[in-house]
Amino acid sequence: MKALKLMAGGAALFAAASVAHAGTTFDAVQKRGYVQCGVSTGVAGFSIADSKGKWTGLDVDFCHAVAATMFGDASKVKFTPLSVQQRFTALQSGEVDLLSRDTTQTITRDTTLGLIGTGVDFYDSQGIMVKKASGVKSAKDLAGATICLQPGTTTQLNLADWFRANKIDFKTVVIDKLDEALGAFVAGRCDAYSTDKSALAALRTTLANPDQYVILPENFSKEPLGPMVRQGDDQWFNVVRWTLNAMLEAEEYGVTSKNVDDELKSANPNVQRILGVTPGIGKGMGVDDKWAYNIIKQVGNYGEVFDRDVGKDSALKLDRGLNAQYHDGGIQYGWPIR
Ligand SMILES: N[C@@H](CCC(=O)N[C@@H](CS)C(=O)NCC(=O)O)C(=O)O
Repeated sequence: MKALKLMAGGAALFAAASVAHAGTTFDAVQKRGYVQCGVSTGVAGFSIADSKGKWTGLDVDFCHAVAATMFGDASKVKFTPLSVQQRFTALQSGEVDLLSRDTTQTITRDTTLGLIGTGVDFYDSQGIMVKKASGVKSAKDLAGATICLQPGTTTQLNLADWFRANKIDFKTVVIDKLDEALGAFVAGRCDAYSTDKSALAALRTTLANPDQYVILPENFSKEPLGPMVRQGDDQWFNVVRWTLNAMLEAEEYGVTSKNVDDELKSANPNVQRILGVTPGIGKGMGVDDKWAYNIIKQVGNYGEVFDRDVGKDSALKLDRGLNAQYHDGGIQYGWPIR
């Protein structure tokens, strides 16, 4: 009898411990009253702070969207700028609740860091930028070249694979800080600079004479970029994963920050579920049924955010490309909010 009691007590303790662990980040965020979001230190269009410390960009807007899901208030977020080297340690240590900063989802990252990707908010590929004056037209012209890049990136690994496969010799100069790495390329310490193509486009706009630089045509890799959280924290994982899906589904069904109030009267059952007109959709995540309504109203759907930050209404003017909706020639595809 005593043994049984002890066992039952033990089981209860274990259950309590795992429940507490499962809800750790969600509960901590709720108690704290804001989301602490890890972003990159400054990539125009993705995450960049102005002179007043106001952050903008696609990765930043995603953090705002998570805050809207949690609190019904997109402003309840603070940003921690993290270099590529710092990002995983900052998430592992609990310094941030999520990473929203051009991080490629790979099996090694998902299975060895205690972290996990929650979806893809930007399908990218790696590229190489050179000076126009070099006359280089293709990466195949880069025999013996020196390429600047940041450490701890997929960039470094992909370059090694590609150049080895093409039997071309090259050297790398690996520099931790973005401005120093890019500065080394501009100053001529390297013949080329490599990172994700979206970031190359963004970085080029910040250089003194952007049209003196060209991004080579080759795509060196698949870079599915997306938010990451810690493993074993499923309620929080769901908040982050479904925030992105709501933004994608809202675009698919034509619900925007402008028409969202009219859409509350929509006869489309998908829209009724997304907007919480059909009750119960937020319950399982522990948030208000109006969570997605709040994202769309305050931040916008995926397409609005894309256009504003990196697309046609931004300085970068990136094409939707792979990031168009699946019915529009892309591969972005919101999972069903049902
Ligand atoms: N997507 C790749 C590359 C990421 C990367 O190199 N990002 C650079 C692009 S500019 C960055 O965020 N630099 C800014 C920083 O270090 O804060 C990865 O996840 O390893």
